[in-house]
Amino acid sequence: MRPFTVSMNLDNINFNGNHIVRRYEDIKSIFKSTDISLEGKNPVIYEVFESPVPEQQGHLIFLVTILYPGKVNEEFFMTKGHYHTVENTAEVYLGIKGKGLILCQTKSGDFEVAEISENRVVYIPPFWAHRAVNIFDEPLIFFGIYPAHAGHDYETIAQSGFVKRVFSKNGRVVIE
Ligand code: S6P
Ligand code: ZN
Repeated sequence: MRPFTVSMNLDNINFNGNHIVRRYEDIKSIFKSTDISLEGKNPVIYEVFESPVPEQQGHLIFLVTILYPGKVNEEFFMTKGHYHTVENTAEVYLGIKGKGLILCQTKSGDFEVAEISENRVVYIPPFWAHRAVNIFDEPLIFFGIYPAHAGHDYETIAQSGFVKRVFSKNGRVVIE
């Protein structure tokens, strides 16, 4: 592979790699309850633009995630969340726009909430699952980098979830 550059212009982002789009109907099972008001609209909850890099040890995948503002009933829009399949692989997020929380947890039950916003860097160590939550009324946009061979284990989170959820209650952000 040869060195390359891509544009970070957020008005027209395309890294020429995978473009993942997740709509309400694709991921509604991750939320505490279903929301009839979203059934017909089936809005895009988030999208991810990845770099065109082989999923091989030695490479790094970089990406931009755009997590749209909104709620499923009182629960803020969020990503599915995952452990890396190769568990001893870390990840770095750099906040570009918006405000959010990165929920992090380990299989032994440790839990941490990291704030992400413009110019804030979040370090997700090896063995920590991670899920982004948009707690603001604008898109949450962040850049990320992780080892290309890491892989994604969604199954563990699908089965046991995160220990905490993030809600909007009376205009306040509540983690419970
Ligand atoms: C990949 C990295 C992000 C997420 C993206 C969507 O390791 O953490 O690119 O994939 O933010 O989240 P999820 O949980 O649906 O993959
Ligand atoms: Zn990850």
